[in-house]
Amino acid sequence: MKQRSFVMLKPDAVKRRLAGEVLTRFEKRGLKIIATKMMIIDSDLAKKHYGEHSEKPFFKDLVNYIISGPVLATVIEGEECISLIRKMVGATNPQEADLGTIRGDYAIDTGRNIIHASDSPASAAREISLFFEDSEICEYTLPDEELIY
Ligand code: RTP
Ligand code: MG
Repeated sequence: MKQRSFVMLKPDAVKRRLAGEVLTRFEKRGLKIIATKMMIIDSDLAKKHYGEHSEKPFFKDLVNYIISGPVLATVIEGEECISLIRKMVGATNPQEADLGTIRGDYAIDTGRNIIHASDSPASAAREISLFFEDSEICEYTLPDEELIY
């Protein structure tokens, strides 16, 4: 089943100039970027996005981190892509993330783990609508789609 995931390169990824390299991984895998924008999130949006963690002890630090600089918000589309992207991203704590995953290759600390990806279809739908208008999402066919599928 074709799915859409909300993927966000966090401020540390942008500031460390890793954005292009990380997006390239998704492109090379055969996934399709259908929306992207750089933005500085305000704390209201950050709190909504991470609402499920509002009672956690790390919530304040998490919000401060995510609003500390520009993020690259994206929507990525592909067959069963939500779990696929989570696998590519790796464990929340980069110390536990396998080599070859994004966090396992580029990050060291849970509080600076460079990327967010939706964890379920319901989260993806919620997060995409939080960050993007329908008109900002592009539907198109890749010339090599029949080679990928
Ligand atoms: P994300 O939502 O950013 O994709 O990360 P995730 O699903 O792998 O992890 P999640 O449990 O949703 O946590 C969201 C973000 O909060 C920070 N965190 N800090 N200090 C801690 O114990 C702790 N736990 C989580 C991380 O930045 C994590 O990505
Ligand atoms: Mg999460």
